[in-house]
Amino acid sequence: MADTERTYIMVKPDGVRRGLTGEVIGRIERKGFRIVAMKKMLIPQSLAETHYGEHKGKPFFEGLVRFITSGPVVAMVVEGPGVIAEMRRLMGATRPWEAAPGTIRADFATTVDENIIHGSDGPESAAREIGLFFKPEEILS
Ligand code: FUP
Repeated sequence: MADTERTYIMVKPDGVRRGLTGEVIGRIERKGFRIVAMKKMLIPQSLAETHYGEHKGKPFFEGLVRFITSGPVVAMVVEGPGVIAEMRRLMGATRPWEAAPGTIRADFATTVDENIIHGSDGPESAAREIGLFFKPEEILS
């Protein structure tokens, strides 16, 4: 079996605004993964710029930061075997029109700039993003 890992998952402002938080949480729980930390929050500008730092300088960066700070998000740490890659599979491709049917982005999104959910893309970004959004004592194991 795959190693137990943790990943950073976030329902983005479009998902929260559209009332899809429960749908996303339900899919994570029904899959069998454990939510070990969760909070609803407004992301400060500086945290948004750090979180998306790898995209700094790209044409969509400013719009991305504006969007992710445009309303509350639901930030989570999710734990389970192989959860980093498996959550990427459940989320679907970044561009919803390329996402496989049945994935969150295929089922609920139409545009790349508002695609409902974020999930860490590997072990390093998972550790980094969890550290950006949560204090160790906020994570229950
Ligand atoms: P992902 O890891 O699937 O969220 O995808 P990326 O890290 O490549 O992109 C992060 C976010 O940037 C996407 F969720 C949406 C946004 N984005 C755009 O708005 N336009 C683009 O062309 C690419 C990404």
